[in-house]
Amino acid sequence: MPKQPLLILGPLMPYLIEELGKKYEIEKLYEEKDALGFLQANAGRFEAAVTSTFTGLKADMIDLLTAVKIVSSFGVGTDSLDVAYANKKGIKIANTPDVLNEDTANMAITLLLASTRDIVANDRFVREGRWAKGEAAPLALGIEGKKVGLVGLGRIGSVIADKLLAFGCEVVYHTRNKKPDVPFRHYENLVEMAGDCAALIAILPGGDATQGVISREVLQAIGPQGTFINVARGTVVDEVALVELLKSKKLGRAGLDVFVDEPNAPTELFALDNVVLQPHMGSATVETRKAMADRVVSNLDNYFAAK
Ligand code: A2R
Repeated sequence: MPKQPLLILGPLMPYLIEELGKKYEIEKLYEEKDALGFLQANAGRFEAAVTSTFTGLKADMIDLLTAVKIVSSFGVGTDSLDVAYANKKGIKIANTPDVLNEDTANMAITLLLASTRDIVANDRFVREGRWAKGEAAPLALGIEGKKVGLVGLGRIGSVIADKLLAFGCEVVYHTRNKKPDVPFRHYENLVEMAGDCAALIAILPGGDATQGVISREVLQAIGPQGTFINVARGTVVDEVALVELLKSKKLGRAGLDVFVDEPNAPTELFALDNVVLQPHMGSATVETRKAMADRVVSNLDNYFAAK
């Protein structure tokens, strides 16, 4: 049987390209010199396409994919994909939730510990020879017994909560809907929760609906002794306020894996010792990225098997 044609919209990890190539006749749109011309001539051949949270799927692209019925996306976030418009045009969107819960949660915990224990600043302190010269590094902060607030308690947030319990933290959370089946206190008011917590962890979806949910007021409420961790999306926080408050130490510490204008993190943060920066690595382990890739393939397989 001939392989189904499959249009790949943007770069993917080599393993995924290889796996897709075993089952599908793949066409890499991003390698076409004239992508628009290619689509105008060939779009009718493709019932399926693959994208990622990095490449996204905007309305103008959806309009060009005239025969596509399924887009399988690499990543859990759908904020860079116009899902509503795709669905309106009869296109199903598949993503890769769950398989990245553990590693993204581990990134949240890593950033929390790295920030509160000043791991990166102290690494510099040793390398710069300041320890050897007799200087003393300032005392860091512990997390045991501290209240940690989760903004979002879905698939990933719930795993973070379990891990925080193992560190002896008290977990509280803010979501739009109180969960009936969790033992943690729910806060309707995010500013109030931020004021009560030693640390706040953002783990909610990005997109218009959550733009700036972590506002200046929320960040101020976390305060000079507090820590803010973001493993969600850069857009969920007022990034201008975040930079200002970290610089003035009105917000104590931050651990940030995500930014508004990736791959650009605000350069003012580079000189600060009270922030730990990561290049959007939440799910970026060998094991999890392979599992996500396998999910992209199985989502397509299930579609063609009509599941
Ligand atoms: O608000 P609810 O009850 O729908 O709870 C969801 C919460 N959430 C919000 N919390 C506060 N304010 C909002 N405006 C708001 N919108 C949504 O975020 C739910 O507890 C959580 C999302 O959970 P899941 O859909 O299971 O997402 P998952 O897999 O945990 O991933 C979250 C995000 C991804 O979309 C990527 O952007 C990132 O983590 O990797």
